[in-house]
Amino acid sequence: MSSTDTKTQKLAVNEGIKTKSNFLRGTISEGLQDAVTGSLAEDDTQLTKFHGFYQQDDRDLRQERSEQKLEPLFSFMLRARVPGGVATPEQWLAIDSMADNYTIYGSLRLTTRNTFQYHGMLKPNIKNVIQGLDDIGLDSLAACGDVNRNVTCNTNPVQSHLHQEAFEMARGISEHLLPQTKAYSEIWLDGKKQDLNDVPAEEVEPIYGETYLPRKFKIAVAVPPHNDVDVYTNDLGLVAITEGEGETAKIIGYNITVGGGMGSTHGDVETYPRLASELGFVEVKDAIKVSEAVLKSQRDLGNRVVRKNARLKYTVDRIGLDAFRDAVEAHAGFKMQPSKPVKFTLQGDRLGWVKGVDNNWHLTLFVENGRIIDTDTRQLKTGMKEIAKVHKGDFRMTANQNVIIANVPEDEKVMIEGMAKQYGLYRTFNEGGVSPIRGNSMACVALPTCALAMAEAERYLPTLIDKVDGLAAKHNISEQDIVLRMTGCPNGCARPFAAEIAFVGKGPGKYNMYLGADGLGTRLNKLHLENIGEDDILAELDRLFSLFAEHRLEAERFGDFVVRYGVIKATIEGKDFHQ
Ligand code: SRM
Ligand code: SF4
Repeated sequence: MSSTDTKTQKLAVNEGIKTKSNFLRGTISEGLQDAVTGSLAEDDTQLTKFHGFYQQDDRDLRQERSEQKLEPLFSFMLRARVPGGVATPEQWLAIDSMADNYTIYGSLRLTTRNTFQYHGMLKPNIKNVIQGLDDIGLDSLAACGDVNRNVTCNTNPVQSHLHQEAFEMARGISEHLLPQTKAYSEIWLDGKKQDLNDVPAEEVEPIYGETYLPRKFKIAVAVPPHNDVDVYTNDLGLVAITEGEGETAKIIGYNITVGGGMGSTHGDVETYPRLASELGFVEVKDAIKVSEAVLKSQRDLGNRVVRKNARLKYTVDRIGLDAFRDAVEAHAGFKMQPSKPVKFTLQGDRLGWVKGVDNNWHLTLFVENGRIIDTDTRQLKTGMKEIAKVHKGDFRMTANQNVIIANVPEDEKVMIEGMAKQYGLYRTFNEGGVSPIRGNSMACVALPTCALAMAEAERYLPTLIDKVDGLAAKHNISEQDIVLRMTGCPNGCARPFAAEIAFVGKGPGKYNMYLGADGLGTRLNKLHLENIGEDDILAELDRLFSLFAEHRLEAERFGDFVVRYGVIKATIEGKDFHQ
């Protein structure tokens, strides 16, 4: 469908909701006052996403509550905007205490995009949480919704000044592309000043316009060779091009990539995951300008009729990369240079200690599927809180649901490690039960809070990995890094289609199995087996691990092996994902 076609067709329902929302206000304020229900009006639940939160209900309790003739247990999930995932210890302590005071689950959830979520806020607590975030210099504006979301960036500060530059770029883009509406400050902060941006006297959205974007929009900044943000799965990627080595290294510009995304619908070939295409190279000084130009091009050209085809990836495939580049250059007012060569060698997080070029130490802790909670065996939440009380550096939430205790001076390393061990937080490769497969794994939230989940993910993957680890040991491949991911549905929140092995929920206890990504985030996988349960999953992995152990080449990754050995065809681009 061309952009002109969309002008003559009925716009998607969400377009109408945005248009009449008065810059994202809707009737949210009125809904907050309504004590009869724990929910908000339906249209408002689309608008609250732009304010950073979703209405949900606990799916484990649906049946029981319905039998008792009660409305579902409505609660809200709120996602903070933390560009690059950096939080100070003081911020962490406040974040932690809000989970205790204002949520029914009392946990924090590190996400796949450098930030955290609260689950289970009841309606009267939403304002407390947003005000609490504002008190510590954070917000949830544009964490969800049809706008630019939290900008992710390479989190491991081993090359600290390069990381710092990339982080400042991520933060700069995030601030620049923030919606300008006063609705957030009006509804949640009682109209008080908010340090988000200089709100103009007249209500305008100079970048977005009153209908914002056709769909969500995601940006990542990556510093090769480390692709821990899975940069190519973003609508817009900035891949740092550096010059020099060690302390003299600096970022001279960015390759701009467009059209990445994971979401798809089972069996619908008009939807597919796609890795981003190279658009061109820009110098550092032009990076924010070109980011705005990409976003505006998608604003103008994206599909506002068929929402499932509204992401930038479909715009790029529909009009072609060259036409899209023309649109971007017209908005930017300059031509881009050809992309520079880049090479990624690593996809996930490097667990454990690394020393930065400034001699500070950084400890990446594995937080299984991002859930920070105290259990009988591990006091992750208490441990993080106790560390925050004494830590003088900062914390960095990674794009792989882990956390880095960053900038630890040499003389505090032993203390921090001791505390991490005391609370069961010290989980690095081959320590604390973290095999390379587990350490490279991710699962999305799924049940009980995600309304779209078709199967378990976060609550199931740890036990499945116990068994997968057993198979790896049986075939003597326990030392092999394999990127394995699971999601409860094909929306792809744990970026499964960029994993060497992926399980994507199809129904209760049933998953589609995907194989053949390269473990670097530069090749998609492909459907291997459909709708299988645990017994079939384990039988197939047993067979494949056995073949891999016998026939792999030296240093060959599992994802490359299954393609070379003919188990699965390589996916070259998004459009041939289903073939
Ligand atoms: Fe996601 C929707 C959770 C990262 C693609 N995602 C959802 C919702 C809000 C469900 C809903 O719409 O009702 C999930 C809330 C579950 C819950 O109870 O918390 C949800 N997504 C998550 C998180 C928390 C998963 C996690 O375990 O960490 C991640 C939050 C990231 C953040 O901090 O912003 C999360 N979601 C992603 C990613 C990965 C990424 O961005 O790197 C993707 C794939 C990349 C992409 O966008 O294409 C992703 N989420 C989706 C989609 C499919 C979008 C599409 O183009 O089709 C949906 C559904 C939708 O938008 O309609 C979705
Ligand atoms: Fe929910 Fe599906 Fe995203 Fe998992 S992948 S959090 S099940 S929308």
